[in-house]
Amino acid sequence: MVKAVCVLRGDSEVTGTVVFSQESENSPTSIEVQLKGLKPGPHGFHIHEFGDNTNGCVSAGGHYNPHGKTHGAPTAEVRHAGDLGNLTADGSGVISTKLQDSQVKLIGPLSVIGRTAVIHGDIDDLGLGGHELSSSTGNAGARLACGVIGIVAHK
Ligand SMILES: [Cu+2]
Ligand SMILES: [Zn+2]
Repeated sequence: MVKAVCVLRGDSEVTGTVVFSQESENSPTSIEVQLKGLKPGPHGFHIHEFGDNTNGCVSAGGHYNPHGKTHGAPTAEVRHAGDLGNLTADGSGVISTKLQDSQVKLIGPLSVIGRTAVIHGDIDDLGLGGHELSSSTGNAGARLACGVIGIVAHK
C-alpha cells in the first residue's frame, strides 16, 4: 500500500486535503477529498503535470498527460491521466467525497507523486463543450487551490 497526501491552498478561500492510496501497481487508486470555501456546484478537478507552485497554481502546468491524449471525462477512453472530472460542492461550499481512478497511480513509472492536484472555479465540460479550451482543460476556469502530492509517513 502506498499513500500520499496533498494540502490545497491558493489565491482564494478554498482549502482542504486529498488523500490518495493504492494497494498495488494495477489496482485502482482511491482518492478521498475534503475541501471547503467553494461556490456550490460542480468544479473541475485534475492532476497537473508539475509539482511546482512557485507562482501559485499556474506553475503546475497543464493536465498530467503521459500518453499524449486529449482532455476527457474520467470514464472516457480518451482522456488525460490527470482528468478526474468534476466534484460537486454542497450548499455550504463543501466537497467531501471518495472516488476511485485507474489512471491516477502512486506506484510505477506513471506515479503522480510530486505532481499537483488542482480544484477549479468552474465546471469541467469533459472535452464536450465546444469551447477552444474544451480539448485541453475542459474550460474549467480559474485554479482556486492546489497542492503538491507527497508521500505520507508509514504508521
Ligand atoms: Cu486542472
Ligand atoms: Zn485534462
